[in-house]
Amino acid sequence: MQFELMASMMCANYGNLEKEVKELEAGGIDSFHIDIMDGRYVPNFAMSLNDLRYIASAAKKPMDVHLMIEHPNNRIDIFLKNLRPGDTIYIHPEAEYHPSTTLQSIIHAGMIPGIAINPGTSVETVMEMLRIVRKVLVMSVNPGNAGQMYLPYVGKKITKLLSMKEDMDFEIYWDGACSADKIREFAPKGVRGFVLGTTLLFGQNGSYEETLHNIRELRF
Ligand code: S6P
Ligand code: MG
Repeated sequence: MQFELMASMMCANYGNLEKEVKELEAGGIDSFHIDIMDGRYVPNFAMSLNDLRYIASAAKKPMDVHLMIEHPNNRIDIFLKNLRPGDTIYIHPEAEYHPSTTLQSIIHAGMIPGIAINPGTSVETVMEMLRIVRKVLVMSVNPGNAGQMYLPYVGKKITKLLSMKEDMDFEIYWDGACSADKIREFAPKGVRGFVLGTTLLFGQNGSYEETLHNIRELRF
């Protein structure tokens, strides 16, 4: 079974970020999930543009940038010029007056366009954007912090998105409190990738290589 694993870098050891990047890559991580927060759209400041630049310069694998900022279109160029074609940018549709304009800028720059859907946002409200994006990041916690509890009502939304993804041509990714049982349940159903943070990857016993290997083999 093929699925992607992304490392939530706000959970990494900032004391030695380069070592973290190298060890995660050696362990087989597929991409680096970068949570950018502006203290307005979400009540936290997490990662910055500098963190993104540093990790992107140290990494060979793609960036998976999750913008939790108001009006991303005002600043989208700053992010685009610090990324490589093939990197992904997710925006939150409700953070922008004209989210499809922002998505078009991302496409035009050669990046992969995505939207992130909050637990309280219904699929119906983002329906038109599902035709534009290639990735849908389903939040199973409210955006803003790592280490939160899984919100069980999100499961139904994933089921609905799974039934639409072939027709509308997007892939589904999981963000928030991702545990082994969630991967075991949702990867076979067609969820394409999982963001790993404090629940499954960081602060665990054993190396990243061992942990990632066990996750790939679903050995838990
Ligand atoms: C939350 C953020 C997520 C977290 C991730 C951390 O606002 O978008 O990407 O970093 O959920 O993982 P965990 O396992 O600590 O919830
Ligand atoms: Mg995220």
